[in-house]
Amino acid sequence: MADFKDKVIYQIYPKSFRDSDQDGVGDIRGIIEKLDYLKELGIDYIWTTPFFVSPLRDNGYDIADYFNIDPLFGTMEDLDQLIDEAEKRGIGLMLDMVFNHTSTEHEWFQRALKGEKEYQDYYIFQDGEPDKIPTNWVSKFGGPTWEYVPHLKKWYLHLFDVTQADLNWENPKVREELKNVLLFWKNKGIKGFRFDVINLISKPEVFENDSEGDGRKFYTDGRRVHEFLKELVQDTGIDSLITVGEMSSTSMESCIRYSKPEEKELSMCFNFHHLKVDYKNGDKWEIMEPDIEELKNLFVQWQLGMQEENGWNAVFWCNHDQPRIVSRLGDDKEYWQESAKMLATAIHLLRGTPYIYQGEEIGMTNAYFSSIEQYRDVESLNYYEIMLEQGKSKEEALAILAKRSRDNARTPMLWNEDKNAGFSEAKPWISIPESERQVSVEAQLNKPDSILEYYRKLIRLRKEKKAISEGMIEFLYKEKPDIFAYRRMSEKEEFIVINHFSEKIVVLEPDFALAEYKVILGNYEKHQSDSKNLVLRPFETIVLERI
Ligand code: TEU
Repeated sequence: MADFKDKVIYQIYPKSFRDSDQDGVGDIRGIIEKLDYLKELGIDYIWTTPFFVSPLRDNGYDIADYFNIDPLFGTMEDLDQLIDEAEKRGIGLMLDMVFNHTSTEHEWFQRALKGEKEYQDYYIFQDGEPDKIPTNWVSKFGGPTWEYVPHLKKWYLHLFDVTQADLNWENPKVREELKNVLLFWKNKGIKGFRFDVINLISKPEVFENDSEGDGRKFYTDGRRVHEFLKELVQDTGIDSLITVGEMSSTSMESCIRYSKPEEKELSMCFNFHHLKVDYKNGDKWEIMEPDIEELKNLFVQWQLGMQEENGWNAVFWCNHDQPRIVSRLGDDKEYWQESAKMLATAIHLLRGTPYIYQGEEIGMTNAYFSSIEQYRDVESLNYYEIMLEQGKSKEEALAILAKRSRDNARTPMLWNEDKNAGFSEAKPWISIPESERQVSVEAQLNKPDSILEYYRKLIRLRKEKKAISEGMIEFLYKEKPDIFAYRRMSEKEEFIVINHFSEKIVVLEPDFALAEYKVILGNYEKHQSDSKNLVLRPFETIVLERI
């Protein structure tokens, strides 16, 4: 198993990172241009979201050819060069493997459509009449999960978009094909893999209606998922690399099994429970204020539960599917810097491997788009229509998208204050939000109190302190509203991390001997406390080390 506890991973959404050939779309050479920046930041791995041949209906999560690069992003030579140049800088490249489904433009699906039985068995087809849908399940992107193909008189399953057909993992040939994909990239020098919705690959034997939900209970952490993963890992030897599984609506028990070293499945898991604390009744399209108590409870439960059973978490706030965290749990206006730094501290010093999503390290905010024409994401566009059908006004639907759309994360990286923020000379494929302040890499680089420099300090801390990378965790001030605090300990070191999630001022009576600790990191110039009490200002964070 690759060593991953002291590593930090940086996620790149190539389409929006840096455009080297000035066509308005980011590309692989654009990533190469920015490797020195990433090295300086101190990260160990880059995870790039898919750039394989694809109709890009879901921006590359709809793969039509697993072995080739989409010309929009560059060539195989570009990728080889990226691997080499990254390696020279001590950075490994992780690729995104979308193995739950392929694009319907994939050759396998096209041959299935032509009537080849062998390839129909690569997907989940059900015989039936057009007016009798196999189940009432709801797709993750809205609408039914089944699509009818009249000339075949069959339905096929798609948990995501209608152009993303689910693969049939029950078929050993499918599993062999996917192993070959992994071996191909591993032999090219890829150092790790992120597996897209990998906990959804095992479907039930019989397809039936879900009387109370959207069907997810039948395929989430499905009956053969561990067996399939073990086989995939064993037959490809990818346990020597770093691997992370994206787990949709999973349970802690399942994540323990996926990530426990003895199980030989994955290095770690992403789960999303902590990013649903502002979903009203669990519904992404219903807005509510974030429930910070619930957020704390979830962290406590997952951190302690995974620790007890030797599982390992990927810890993160942001990715290409999530709105920007500083706009979501922080205050992206008055306390922009403070809250961005506090949120960074809260997540980075947990037990787990931290992920930084491009732009998070400079405090990029939500896009605040105001018209539907500005949106590009298939999920956002689908749900806009669904919300209108449900009777919401355009204004209401747009207000929800402004908070929830995945496009909030997908606007171009802000490199400098030149035209198009230094992303491209050409008009970007998605617009650059009008910002109220100067957010950019150039404006923050080497500025001691910038958000960017703060991220560098956090990354360094993980590398220097065993208590952070490998130590135990326990929680403090559990009963204090808006305070999320924990202690990290190894044999020789001890740290206390206190994060304040509100714009009020809070006075805490320390339940530890304050005099025995020194502040080593914080987001205000000087920490205010008298000898007895800790005074926490709006969104304040402090990291104390035992002297
Ligand atoms: O995401 C899986 C996933 O479950 C999310 O898209 C989730 O449904 C959404 O954020 C909730 O609103 C992965 C990829 O990260 C995503 O970009 C892909 O669209 C999806 O799988 C399908 O491959």
